[in-house]
Amino acid sequence: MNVFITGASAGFGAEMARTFVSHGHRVVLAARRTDRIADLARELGDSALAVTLDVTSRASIEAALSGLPPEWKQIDVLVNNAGLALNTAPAYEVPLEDWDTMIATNCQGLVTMTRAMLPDMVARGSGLVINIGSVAGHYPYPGGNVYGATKAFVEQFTLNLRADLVGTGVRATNIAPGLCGGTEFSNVRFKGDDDAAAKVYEGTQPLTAKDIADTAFWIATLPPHVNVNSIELMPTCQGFSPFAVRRG
Ligand code: NDP
Ligand code: 8X3
Repeated sequence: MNVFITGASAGFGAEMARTFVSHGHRVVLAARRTDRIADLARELGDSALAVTLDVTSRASIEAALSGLPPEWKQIDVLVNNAGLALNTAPAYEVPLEDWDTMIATNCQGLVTMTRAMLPDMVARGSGLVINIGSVAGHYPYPGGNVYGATKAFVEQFTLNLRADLVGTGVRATNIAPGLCGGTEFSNVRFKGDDDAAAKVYEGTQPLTAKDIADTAFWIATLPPHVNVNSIELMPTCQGFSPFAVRRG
């Protein structure tokens, strides 16, 4: 399979790339940080191709896809993994720019990538789009405001893709992970405050990028008649809180 992974320069994306290549598949590593994906491509050898890509730019997506060498043009699996959370401030304080960036990346970028790849998949009668959502798209929490909303969008977009894709042979899945450590997610969210980022995982055994990569690999290697619509994962140490009630 040829697997196109956005956000392959770190975290889930890099681990998914390693997993698919270790099982004999080929991966396109897409992200903004060219040096990172070039290093990973060197590590993975001929089975990997690094492509600089900013999913928030339609021009960047078009240039990246039209520049793929012929033998890489047929994409069997698109993993829309590029994404980010910015800030945990309440909605009435968070800078509007942070919301704009999350919507541009997690929603606009994801749908633009998907729209670019779907026609070829439908014409071939096969293909898979794996979107990386989040438990934040299923459950609200303080400071989750627009991040959670973008991931709810990812969930519903994936299900609506399924509705449109019935009969085409093309599959779509939303993977919604919970607390997951060892990636740059919280460093990005706390804008380089690595102590605050580390505190998120203190005293926990979070999911790992490998758990997510193994899940994506399992989904991608199921028989073609099986579509996982949505899958939610949490570490065993994570659960639910009661509703907040302000008294007095
Ligand atoms: P990381 O911060 O480690 O990785 C994010 C990746 O997204 C990087 O490779 C980054 O690459 C890429 N990216 C960000 N913006 C863009 C852009 N505009 N264009 C292209 N690539 C971009 O985070 P994770 O691996 O933890 O997260 C991956 C996905 O999983 C995200 O969608 C996140 O929301 C989701 N998720 C994460 C969870 C967690 O707890 N870690 C839990 C649930 C969901 P570069 O900067 O080089 O462009
Ligand atoms: C990342 C998980 O709980 O930090 O999507 O929102 S959480």
